[in-house]
Amino acid sequence: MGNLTFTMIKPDAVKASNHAKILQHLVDAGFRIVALRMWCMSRNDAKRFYAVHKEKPFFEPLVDFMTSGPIVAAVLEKENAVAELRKTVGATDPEQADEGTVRRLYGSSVRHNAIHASDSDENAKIEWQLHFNDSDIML
Ligand code: 3AN
Repeated sequence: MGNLTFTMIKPDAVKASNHAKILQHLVDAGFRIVALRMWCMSRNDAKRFYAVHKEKPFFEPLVDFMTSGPIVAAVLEKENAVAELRKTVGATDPEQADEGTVRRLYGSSVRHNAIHASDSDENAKIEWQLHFNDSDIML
């Protein structure tokens, strides 16, 4: 298991000014922020990011949503980072997410679920490379 993963605080949470609270939640859960960037993705960026979902009915609305405002992208360090972050973030649907998880606290629907967390070491690297150069990562 690697010790790095990727997260992205989504436009719903940034619009609600919850991004600083969410970053603090991650730090309190034992993650170290090793790269951080607030920016707006283009439609092409969002389509590349969610390419695995391109055949799904929710793909276009997801791209619309993810380009509706700024996101906060971060690379996080912790032992067993991918699994630990998925646990901290909670289930895709905030209503199904455990008490105290980021999505339960800050998400409002399956689409507007506040935060993304990579699902494997391999995907984490692919995903952070869409947001960061290697020299942006402060290991
Ligand atoms: P997760 O982010 O929990 O790994 P994925 O990879 O299945 O979930 O889905 C990626 C993103 O697509 C989710 N974070 C959510 O915003 C959106 N999404 C997934 N399923 C649906 C759905 N049924 N309706 C609308 N949006 C969805």
